[in-house]
Amino acid sequence: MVSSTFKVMDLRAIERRRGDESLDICWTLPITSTSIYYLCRTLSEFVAVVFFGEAGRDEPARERPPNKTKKMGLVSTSAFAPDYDRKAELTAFDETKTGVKGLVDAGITEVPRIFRLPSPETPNPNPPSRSDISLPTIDLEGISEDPIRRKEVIEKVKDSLESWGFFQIVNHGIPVTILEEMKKGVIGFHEQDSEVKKQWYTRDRNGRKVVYNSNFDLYSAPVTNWRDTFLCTMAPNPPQPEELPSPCRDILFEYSRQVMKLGSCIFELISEALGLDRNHLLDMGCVEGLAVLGHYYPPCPQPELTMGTTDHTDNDFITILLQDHIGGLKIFYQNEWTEVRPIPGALVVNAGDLLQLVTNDKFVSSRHKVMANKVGPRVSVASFFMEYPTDPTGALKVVEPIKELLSKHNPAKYRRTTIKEYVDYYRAKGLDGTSGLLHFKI
Ligand SMILES: O=C(O)CCC(=O)C(=O)O
Ligand SMILES: [Fe+2]
Repeated sequence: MVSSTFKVMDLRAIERRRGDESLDICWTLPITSTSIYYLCRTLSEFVAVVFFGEAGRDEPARERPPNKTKKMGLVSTSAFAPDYDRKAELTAFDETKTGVKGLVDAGITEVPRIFRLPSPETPNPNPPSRSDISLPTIDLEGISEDPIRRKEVIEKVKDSLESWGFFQIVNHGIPVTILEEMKKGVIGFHEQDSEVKKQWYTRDRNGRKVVYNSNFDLYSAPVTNWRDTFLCTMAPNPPQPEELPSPCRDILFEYSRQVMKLGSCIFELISEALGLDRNHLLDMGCVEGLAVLGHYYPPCPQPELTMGTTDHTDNDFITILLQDHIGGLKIFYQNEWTEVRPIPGALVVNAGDLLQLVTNDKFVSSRHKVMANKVGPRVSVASFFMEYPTDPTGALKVVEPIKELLSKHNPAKYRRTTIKEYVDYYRAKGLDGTSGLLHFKI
């Protein structure tokens, strides 16, 4: 009965009858074949139920009357039990293959309930004034030629990674034109014809260099994020050009080349900041694997009800992040969320869980998140340094605290593991606001 030729159906009239629980229906959504289910709700009446809404949207989720929608094998790892068939709604969303952008293009005016936070973050009317706090910015100018500059920079890298787990860099050597082209490439991918884009949509990473989807952890995370992403595995085995999407093909190769060079330079600085030989982290293979993620955060009609990216830590050695001018990235520092104000031409660097593990907690993989925004799209490009488990070498690569950093007073805090074991655990857990590292603590 589900036809792909349905036109926009306005369900607002039905919604006005919210008191009538036999019609547990929502708001307006242009309907596609995959976004509706037919359920028999009364003796002789069929009602189209759109799974992207909620009847009691003005009420907190827990206080809503029980949803009478037929349950279809609800599976959720959520700490709060949803009172609707979340699994079915996630599946319906997934099957559209057009992500959050598809919903926005369809003209939704309210955030569907799969995206809603259990207790929406309401803006604090009295935010504490911490204008004294801002993420350190490190100028990399001259570090290869001038040993004094280099020593200063190493000291700053050390201080930043011990406290913030993050820093921004300027004069990093990647030309602004390349940064701009890369952001355009991300927009080009996400804004291409949706039928063409759908061909890249998958959750199966095996053997694929490019994966596009919305929320890698769609079925495990408690709250779906207002974000679509494509991921390209660029190293150690670079894709063939035809394996990459045409809107960003050339720039992905060029950007990856530049970001790997910069990554090597940063791993050298981090090695020195740990008091190790300059090549220590490079010799461990930290710069061998690279995945480039192109995030697209569409404008959100009710940004206070959802998140662009849930509070998380990264599961790699380091991430080099290029963000646009919109803003919304926040870092948890000294018990507060501090915004990383975009600086034109700058890049954000952060330690991931694997760096925290190998440094035995000397450098921290800090929690961060991205707010949803009324304006947009916001785009960012996250370059993850790690070998992915689908690469045969990455699967077996062992990670453990670096011996040279351990002592009687500083014994290993983490057990030996492999990148595969770590990443599998992280992915299965999804972004739920907890650190994957806890699972590997001795
Ligand atoms: O989009 C951003 O600014 C951050 C993305 C992020 O945290 C990630 O990819 O892990
Ligand atoms: Fe992140």
